[in-house]
Amino acid sequence: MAKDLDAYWMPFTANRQFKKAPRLLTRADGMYFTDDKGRQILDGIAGLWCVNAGHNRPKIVKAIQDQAAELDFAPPFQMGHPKAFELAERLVQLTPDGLNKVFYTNSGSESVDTALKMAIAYHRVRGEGARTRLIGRERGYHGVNFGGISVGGMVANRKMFGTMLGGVDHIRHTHDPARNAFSVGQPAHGAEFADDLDKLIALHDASTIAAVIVEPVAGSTGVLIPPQGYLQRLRQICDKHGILLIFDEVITGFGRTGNPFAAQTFGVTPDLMTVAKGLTNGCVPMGAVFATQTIYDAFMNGPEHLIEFFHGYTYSAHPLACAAALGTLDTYAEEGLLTRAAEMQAYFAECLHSLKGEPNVIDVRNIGLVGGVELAPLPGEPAKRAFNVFLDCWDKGLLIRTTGDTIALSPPLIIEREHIDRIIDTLRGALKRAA
Ligand code: PXG
Ligand code: PLP
Repeated sequence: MAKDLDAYWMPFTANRQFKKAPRLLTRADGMYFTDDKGRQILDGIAGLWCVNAGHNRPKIVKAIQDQAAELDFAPPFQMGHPKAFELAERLVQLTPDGLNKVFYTNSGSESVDTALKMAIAYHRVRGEGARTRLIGRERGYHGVNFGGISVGGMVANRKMFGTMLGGVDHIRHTHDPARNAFSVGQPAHGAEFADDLDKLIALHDASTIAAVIVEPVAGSTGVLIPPQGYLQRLRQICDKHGILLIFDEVITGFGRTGNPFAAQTFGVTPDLMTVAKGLTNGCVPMGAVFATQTIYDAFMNGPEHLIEFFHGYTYSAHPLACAAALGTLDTYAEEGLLTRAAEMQAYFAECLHSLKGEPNVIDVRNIGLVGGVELAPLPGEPAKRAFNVFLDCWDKGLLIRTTGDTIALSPPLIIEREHIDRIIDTLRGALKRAA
């Protein structure tokens, strides 16, 4: 192993394998990365579901450069700076009606833990302090902090870390390949999975439940598209029982499904919504939680000189992040990127679903500019076949992402048909070679 790779303990990485054969990215522009050998790598996953406008966008670069020279830092507690307010006003123009308050964080994980705390505190300030239970979903991914892994449903992300939060329960995931394999867009079957929530209410009583959190489309656990009617039913059950519905839109936010937010694509508005990633086009770490006026108002009751919500981060509303986000929103608006996935999705779906019939492909799933291709695992070696495909694609100059034996695609929203063709051709070749 090269000595200079030694000190860095890499996140979510097979460190020893990586350091024997490192994959190093040194530049990026538009749809492409450049690696340390000077090769062009087509970015099939928008970095990590975040570089929605593509790489090295001039407005964003300039906004960050200018901001660094103008105001490098401003304390966020009992102080403010103009761009934090400007950004919030701009953001709430894009959100579904009713979600008109913004709380800033630095990542999706922080957004999730912030939203969970808001939910519990909201019930408490209204005098329903017994509502502390949080409901997540199997195969959910809500980041890596203790709240997020508690409501999350990825076993590998949970099992090493003790008992986590108490008072958490889970509904089933919606993946049902026996009925829904190769569905184009939203699968027809499975709205009734939402009724799991009714069962948990019967078990725990609604008066103990603060909130339910789900990803509208589960991304990192294998691109699981919500069945038709499922999110509507979750919303109805929450409304009936006074339970808050939290959408984790860290991946789906900022245009991925064909609208600014998946809440709009699916026509269901949550009470709290978490975002990160595409908020700054991945250029500076930043996340946010959107809340309804009702939730915000519930906190605004005590004496005016007292802090209403004892929560926040040193880097909440960091000036560089706010500048990057404003540059990002300008870029999205100028190029119509927040609805571009709706224009491209038919072609993307057609190409993606043409992989049906390739060796070991057992399901193909899509919505907007997200695709999932699930492979039959190598006997006794789960995740290895998909990872072999990942390595083969990397070798051929294409970056994809794998989770278990599912290949995920989530290209920058600036993608053109020729890029889609190249992604699918490269993937098809790798699938044949992995047979
Ligand atoms: N919620 C959701 C729905 C996410 O997808 C997070 C929260 C956490 O965000 P941060 O910024 O703390 O990482 C995410 C992040 C993958 C992959 O392989 C996806 C994510 C992170 C790491 C890997 O698909 N999503
Ligand atoms: N740990 C210590 C000792 C701190 O003083 C702080 C913040 O002041 C934190 C952790 C939290 O850091 P952050 O606000 O960046 O999340």
